[in-house]
Amino acid sequence: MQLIATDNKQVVIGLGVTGLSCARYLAANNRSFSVVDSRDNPPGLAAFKTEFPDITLTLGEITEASLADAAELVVSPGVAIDEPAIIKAVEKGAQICGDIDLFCQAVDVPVIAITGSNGKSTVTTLVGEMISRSGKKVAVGGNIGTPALDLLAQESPDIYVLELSSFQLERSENLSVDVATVLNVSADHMDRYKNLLEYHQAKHRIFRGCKKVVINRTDPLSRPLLAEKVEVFTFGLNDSDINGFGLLNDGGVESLAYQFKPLMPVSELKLVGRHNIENALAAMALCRAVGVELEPMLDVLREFCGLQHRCQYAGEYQGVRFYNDSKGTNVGAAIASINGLKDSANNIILIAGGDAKAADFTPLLPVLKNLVSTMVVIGNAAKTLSDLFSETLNVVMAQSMEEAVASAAAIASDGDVVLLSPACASFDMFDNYQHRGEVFVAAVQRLVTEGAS
Ligand code: UMA
Ligand code: ADP
Repeated sequence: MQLIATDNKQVVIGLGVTGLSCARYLAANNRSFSVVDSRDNPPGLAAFKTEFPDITLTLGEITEASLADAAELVVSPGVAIDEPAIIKAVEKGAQICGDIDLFCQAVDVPVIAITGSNGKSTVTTLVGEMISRSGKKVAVGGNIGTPALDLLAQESPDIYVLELSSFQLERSENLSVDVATVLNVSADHMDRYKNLLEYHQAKHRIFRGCKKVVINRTDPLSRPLLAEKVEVFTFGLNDSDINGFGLLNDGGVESLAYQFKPLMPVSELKLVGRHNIENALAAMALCRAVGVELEPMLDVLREFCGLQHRCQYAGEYQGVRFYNDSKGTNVGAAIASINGLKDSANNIILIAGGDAKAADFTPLLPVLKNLVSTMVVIGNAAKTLSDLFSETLNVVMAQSMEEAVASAAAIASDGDVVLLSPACASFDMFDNYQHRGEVFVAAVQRLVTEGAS
């Protein structure tokens, strides 16, 4: 489709929520731009046609010709920047940027930027809640859902909190945010990166030009090479330290702590699992870096039950508890959620599998060996998982989520936990991780109300 041609300086690549937010931002700032998307019917099409009837839109294969006039390519996160047409345009002098560059250039209030392989959405949400509880106006967006540039259409807050993916960061230059963190690094998206180093380097672009950093004391890969004037705050599941949040034994009670002072027993947290204690400490360190007092942070932690599809209790049938961790989309996440539930289960039955994203599953082995009796495998990765683990534990294949839940329920005994933490993306069988989680919860609910068929 070709609408009215213009003198293109910027070309937005992708017409999902990000592409649409870029179009809105560029139009509001009277920039000359066009839009391309390789899909015939991208999700933002109807809104784009209504809002920008006069802007050039090219759908179908992205070619050199469609990027010919570009001085700058604003590339959506779902599009790899090594696409041949993009490489050609860069060779001809086009610059690459992403929506987060445009956002950071536009805002003049502090920005907290959060990335990491796991825990981003939980920490981002906690930070937003804590800042809000402290009485400041906060806006939260980025990879968590609302595209960053769409936040600019709202009244300006006192502070922005952004969740950033490696895809958003790999195409950003110097974001110069106020506070930046890489929560943790473990392998993910190996279908988009050559190796862990390349993925790690993409994540660390978050630190370029930042004023303060928050470091995970227990994950060396979270630590940037620091310029002297950068202020450092830390968190970790070990003793707290100067400018650091951690754990202290307070008269036999394990407590969240800041520097050398216990703040609150861990048992008062509503969140489930050790990884979520780490997330709570990370959120506190990020909030401390922008001057939030401790009390509002602790108030939020006493109430926050966690986000949907993250180690979420889904029901109980014949003494077996079911947990939905559909957002456990990589190996590190599945390991964290298995470890997180181990103290409350006699034994874990794990439902895993889906789109593997070229992952290496072998790091799961020690955890499975110790804590999981049966693995019910689904989706494209089912055979790989079965081949890898069937010598070590009982592996059962299932064709659908309903079958997986039924098989797990038939195998489990009183006191066991059935955990959906797939270590894979969902797109081979479901619309997204939310859809996968909903189908799991519905199957569990049917079991609870109707019994096994
Ligand atoms: N696509 C094409 N052709 C195109 C453009 C996109 O086929 O020309 C495909 C992509 O390959 C991808 C899909 O369309 O499969 C979506 O890509 P997109 O860049 O249009 O994505 P948006 O809809 O703008 O959503 C993006 C993030 N998606 C991705 O990074 C894939 C959303 O994160 C994010 O919430 C949103 O921007 C706002 O910032 C989602 C995600 O899965 C939840 N993120 C990954 C993760 O968390 O692991 C990184
Ligand atoms: P992200 O936005 O990075 O995907 P979420 O907060 O949505 O992170 O959590 C996704 C999943 O990652 C959870 O369901 C859990 O399995 C795992 N997880 C959460 N926090 C951590 C952590 N701190 N370390 C390791 N795994 C975690």
